[in-house]
Amino acid sequence: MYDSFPEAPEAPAPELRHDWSREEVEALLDLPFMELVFRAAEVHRRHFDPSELQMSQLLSIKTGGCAEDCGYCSQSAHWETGLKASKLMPTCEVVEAAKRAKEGGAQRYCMGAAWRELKDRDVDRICEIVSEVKSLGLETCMTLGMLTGPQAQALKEAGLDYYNHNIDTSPDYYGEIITTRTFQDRLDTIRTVREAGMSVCSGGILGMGEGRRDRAGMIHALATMEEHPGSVPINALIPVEGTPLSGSARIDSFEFIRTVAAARITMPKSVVRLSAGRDDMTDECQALCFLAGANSIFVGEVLLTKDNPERSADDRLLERLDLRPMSA
Ligand code: SAM
Ligand code: DTB
Ligand code: SF4
Repeated sequence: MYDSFPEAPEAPAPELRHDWSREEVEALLDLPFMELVFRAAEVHRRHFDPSELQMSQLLSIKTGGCAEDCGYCSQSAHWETGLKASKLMPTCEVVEAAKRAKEGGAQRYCMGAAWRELKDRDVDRICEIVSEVKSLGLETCMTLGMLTGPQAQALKEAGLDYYNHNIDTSPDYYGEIITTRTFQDRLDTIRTVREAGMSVCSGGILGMGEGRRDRAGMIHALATMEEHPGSVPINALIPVEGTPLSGSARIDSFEFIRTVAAARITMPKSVVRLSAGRDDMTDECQALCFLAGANSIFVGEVLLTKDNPERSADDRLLERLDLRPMSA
């Protein structure tokens, strides 16, 4: 226990650091809660307008039947979750849904497919979707599993702005959650995405039975990348019946907020997204996440397969917190 708050370093922190040690990230997470949130809020204000929230919307363009065994996922073919698998959605349906999202105020459209990896036979269809969604004036993001270099290049040329590929948890805990691919596989795809010139969206999930040390390990892995991910989604596990993680204890709200704060401090210029799990969070918890530096949310009543807050509830939350959508 601390008798008083440890002093914050006097000199302003350097703009961007990629040399965080694991001990430094652990020390951040171990700070007294109020001190940690205060420091994160300060960093947030230095780099962003704290009254702005970026709004993204998700669509599952190919649902279920995935070959991977991610222990949290409703879409893995390894678990009986009652989810009906479907084929890749026709381009016109995706575009219609994207138009509605844009009308609803979304700035970025994130499209997910339950694939282990993108297959060459699907590249043209995916590129067509990207360029049509992009032409609506939306930022585009896709999450399609592993990519080869030429596939990443094709997506970039079609107009894909972001590629989401989460590291999900710490390198040490990864094998407890997924066995059909390695942590290194994730890093390799992230590098491929970067080399093709796209921005990286990468984060993880909290509440999968990991400890604070693992949460530090996950933040450390992200914050020591050669370039910080442009977007860092922090998800709270949505327990899905039928998956191995369905019985996981809910993450303590303050632990969740601590991790958001550590992401903000270590990756000061990245957009930190309060992602899955908001439907089960109080407004007060979400407000503390925004204070601690989260500045993006998913809007829309469904994420990929699971519930997200009603749009009217989010509009009301933003109004009560005097927050507004991020300007382009
Ligand atoms: N198949 C692709 C992949 O895994 O990269 C893309 C889709 S996958 C559903 C996208 C991300 O959603 C996962 O990496 C994971 O972080 C998050 N996710 C999936 N199921 C979740 C759940 N039940 N609770 C919280 N986050 C979840
Ligand atoms: C991310 O980190 N979270 C989003 C997005 N990236 C693709 C997905 C959340 C999925 C939540 C569970 C579901 O809807 O199936
Ligand atoms: Fe497949 Fe992605 Fe779900 Fe893992 S998280 S089972 S890769 S859809």
